[in-house]
Amino acid sequence: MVKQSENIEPDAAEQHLDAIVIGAGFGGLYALYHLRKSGLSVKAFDGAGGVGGTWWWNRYPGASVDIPSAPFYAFTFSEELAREWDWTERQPGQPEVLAYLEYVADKFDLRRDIQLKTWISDARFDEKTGRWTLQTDSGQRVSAQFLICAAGTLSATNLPDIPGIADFGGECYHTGRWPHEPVDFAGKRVGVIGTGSSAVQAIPSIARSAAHLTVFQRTPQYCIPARNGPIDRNYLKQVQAEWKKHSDFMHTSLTGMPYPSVERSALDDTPEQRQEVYEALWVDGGFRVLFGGYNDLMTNKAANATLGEFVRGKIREQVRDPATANKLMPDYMLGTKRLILDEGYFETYNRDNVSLVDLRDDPIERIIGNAVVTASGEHTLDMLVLATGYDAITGTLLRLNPRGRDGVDLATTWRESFTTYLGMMIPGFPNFFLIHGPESPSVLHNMPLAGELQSDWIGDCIEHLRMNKFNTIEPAPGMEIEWRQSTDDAARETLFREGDSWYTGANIEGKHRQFVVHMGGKEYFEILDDVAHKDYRGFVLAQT
Ligand code: NA7
Repeated sequence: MVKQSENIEPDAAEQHLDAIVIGAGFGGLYALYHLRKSGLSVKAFDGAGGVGGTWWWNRYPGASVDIPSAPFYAFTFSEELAREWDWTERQPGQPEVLAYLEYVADKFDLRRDIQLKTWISDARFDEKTGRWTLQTDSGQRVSAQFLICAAGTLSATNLPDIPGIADFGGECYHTGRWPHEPVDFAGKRVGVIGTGSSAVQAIPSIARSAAHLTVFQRTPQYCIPARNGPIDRNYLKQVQAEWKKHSDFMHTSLTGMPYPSVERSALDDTPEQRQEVYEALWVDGGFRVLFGGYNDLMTNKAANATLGEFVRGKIREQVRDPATANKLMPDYMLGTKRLILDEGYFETYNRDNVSLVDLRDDPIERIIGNAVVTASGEHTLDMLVLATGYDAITGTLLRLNPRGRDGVDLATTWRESFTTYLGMMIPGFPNFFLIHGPESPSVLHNMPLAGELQSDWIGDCIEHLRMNKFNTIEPAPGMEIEWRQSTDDAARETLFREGDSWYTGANIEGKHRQFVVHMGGKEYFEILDDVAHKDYRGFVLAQT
């Protein structure tokens, strides 16, 4: 067990706060707003050069929200904000989401309490004082009674471990760390490694300007046409006028989106009827083909297979060369990797300047100079785009690697499994709260809304501690076992946990296989409320 009993020595310049928030994206901005409004002294830190979190980093061409979400992928706490921000697209692009978050930071005067370009290099709990002490990468020290980690679920980048990659002779960018200066593809031979959402968004755009694009695919993907476009102004105005109604619906729906659920099984229809249903939803575009036709596509394997077969048929229709179409044919259960919305992804393979390397048949062996060497030959490139994803949900927390009671670090606590209580706190880490943490709804919920609800809960919890003169709160022994059961039970009926995806940790070598998303939806938030109403059942509240 890693133990470090020494504490970071306080220095004269150390700033003492009630709460520190790590991250200035959707989760961190609201946490800062809410806790400051509750009267606490709060400061947020972010390593980025601006607010926005993932929307500050992910600037690759074509980056957009990966669900047709406007105007609901947004904060709900301020009706005024909802009424005055006019979304322009149904599936907003990165610049628009970032502009929204910058607007929020200005409107609510958040910037004065945000320190940017600052990475937290050390975070330790001091048992004598019941406070957290943090050190930044520039040596600054700051302490707070409460630490709130809102550092993002998809921000710890996953870099492929390819021999020679560090010495690649051309330009090399990860989609999640995209440069702020314009990247010019014109006349260049570009390679993209990966075919997840980021790659599928970027590939059509890169192909339009690159001299040649080579896509290195490890797993073929199911993609559904996004059919993005301008948001209907009348619809937007109507939603804004009735914001309270929509916001209430979001708070009570399974995924935090105000979309009605359907009650029909795919297996109740004949193949011809299903084809008709799927065709109509395919023409509409977006995720309705998964959630708007039948209710059991993510709970019943036979039902799921009917949609998988339909989408494979659509790939065959879109890709002219049968050999390329075959390489693009997904063979896993649809939706168990995050379903992707695309704008002309498969048609891109009909272009003369695009080629596809199937890494299952022709694996990458190494990189030498400007060439990616696969089993069958060399691909000489001017630019390499790594669309290789993230150590999702837990990776950012582990890179922070805070030290809790007895100086035990998180990597040690999580050596066997990712343990939490309610997805809000980790055993042995008092006064350390998570936003979008493992075993909370996180990436399978409307994240801005989930972050608000979790921050509200944290704010109420801190108020409860103060009113009752407690200094610390942490999970009672064994509560992580109860919560794991709750997370498993909520997922048991679904197929989500069955795939080799970043939901289950399968994309990162050596990571333990654990489905870390709580699928309870609104019931999850009801449990949070219930625990609070029962005087924080399952937590130990103490005076230091
Ligand atoms: P994803 O969805 O994790 O996709 C990463 C892709 O990169 C995926 O196709 C991986 O193949 C591939 N990959 C990862 N490592 C390698 C190596 N070493 N060699 C070849 N290919 C590799 O990340 P995204 O950024 O696209 O999307 C993340 C989420 O952000 C997305 O779902 C949205 O919610 C927003 P694999 O499938 O693992 O075989």
